[in-house]
Amino acid sequence: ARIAAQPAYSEIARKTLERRPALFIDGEWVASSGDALIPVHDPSTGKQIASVVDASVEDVDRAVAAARRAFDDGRWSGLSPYQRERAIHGLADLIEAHIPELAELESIDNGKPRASSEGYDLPRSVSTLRYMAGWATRLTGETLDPANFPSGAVHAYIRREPIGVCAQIVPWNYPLMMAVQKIAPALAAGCTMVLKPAEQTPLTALRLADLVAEAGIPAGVVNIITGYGETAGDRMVRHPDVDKIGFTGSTDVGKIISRAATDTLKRVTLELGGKSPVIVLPDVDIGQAAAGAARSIFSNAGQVCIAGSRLFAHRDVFDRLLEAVAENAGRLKVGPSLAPETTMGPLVSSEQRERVLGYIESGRKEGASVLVGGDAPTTDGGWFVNPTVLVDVKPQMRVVREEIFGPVLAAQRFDDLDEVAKAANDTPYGLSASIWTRDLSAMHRLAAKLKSGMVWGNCTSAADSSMPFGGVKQSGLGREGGRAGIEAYTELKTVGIML
Ligand code: TXE
Repeated sequence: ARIAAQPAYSEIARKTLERRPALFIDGEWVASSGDALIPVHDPSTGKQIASVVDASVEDVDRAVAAARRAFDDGRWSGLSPYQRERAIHGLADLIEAHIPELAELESIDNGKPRASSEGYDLPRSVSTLRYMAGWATRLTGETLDPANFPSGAVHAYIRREPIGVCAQIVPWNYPLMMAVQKIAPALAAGCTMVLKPAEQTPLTALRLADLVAEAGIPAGVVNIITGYGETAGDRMVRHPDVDKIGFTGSTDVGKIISRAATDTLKRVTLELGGKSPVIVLPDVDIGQAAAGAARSIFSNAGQVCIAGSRLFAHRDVFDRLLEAVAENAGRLKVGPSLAPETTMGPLVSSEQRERVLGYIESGRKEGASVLVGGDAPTTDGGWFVNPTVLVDVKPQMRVVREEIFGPVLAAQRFDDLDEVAKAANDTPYGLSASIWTRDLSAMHRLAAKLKSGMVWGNCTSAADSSMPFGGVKQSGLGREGGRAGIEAYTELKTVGIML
């Protein structure tokens, strides 16, 4: 079937798209030092809809200098924790009040169905801010009795202090939610920051800058600039005045950033790619497991770091489960982001579409069979790929080993727990895993065996901002969310006073 036309944008969205390209530095909208621009597209149509600044190295330096001043003069870290908590809740209130507007903008820019932006990305952004706001007043240090001194001779304590200026680089799959996930803990800890959204999806981050100003967060605390990774992003991660880097993106770029940070020993947290297994034991409700497996790989058109891209189904249920997964795929309504009936949108860019179609082709060439999908629907220019399930796959195939970041599931059979744990762990990644069974012992045994930062049982993600989120192996470094997530924006200072 031909993909329907993208419905008209609202008046308010059109106004935002017409805004003059500018950077948010030191609490103001400023022009770039140069005149280079980045085109912004609607993935549902493939058409250019706006332009944003392609920040120069000088622009980045100006933003970092603003963040440095704001940190050093204590205009944010010097407030009372309660004032910071209130200001962060204020930002959450503003986002909440603008949910319909921001959700539309996100869907126009990224291609995800509007109902997903409105029902997931936006509420999650609000709740992340609210959760992290609370940490502002709850962070504590410690006191201790040093081991080698007579008790009471030394007054020793550990202060927990904000880390300083943060460079925050976010990807295009959950643009606003990822931006907020970076900003929220940094604000709560008392840091200042320069944030760069992905070049493909800069619009909601720019709108967020307006709300940061409106929330009364002091100028220079949150600076938001648009630019390409290899230029602006690279300058951010090498800048000597940056103390910490928070990055979400590809494993390849994560490694580049990690190396770049070494020169000045910046603190680094990395949320990188995944090839997450979904493991289905034979005792489950097939309908529920199939719906979960399908949701895990097809939501956000598979552009999810924790996407369940490798399905391992027990031999006894493999055929029935795969049939049900294929049915779920068939029920998805692929369409433009603003059409109310759409349940799966396009991929974010033509590059991403080519990459995903290339993987499907490589799977075919290496001998996989296409159970459903495997192609792209007819469109007038949007970057769509149909939900795809591959069977007859082998462990060495690229579709099993590499992150596809699209709606492509590779399904394999297994016979016993040890075998499936080994197969699931046979990957350079280790982000998340999902286990489906009613057998509690099997669930816990497998959960312990999987080399993974997160394990979900009888669901494909129960994550929220109170739970540490992140990967082992090449899926990342450090955690976002929970106590670990806020502590990643702090440094410890040990004080020992001889009495
Ligand atoms: O990511 P990049 P891309 C994976 C996914 C996808 C692949 C490529 O497999 O197919 O990556 O996507 C900035 N220094 N993920 O190329 O390049 C860039 O501007 C500093 C998984 O779009 O990693 C953007 O803001 N910054 C992932 C951000 O990095 C640099 C989400 C992400 O872009 C830079 C996205 C550099 N040298 C992609 N190069 C996830 N974990 O969810 C780029 N950037």
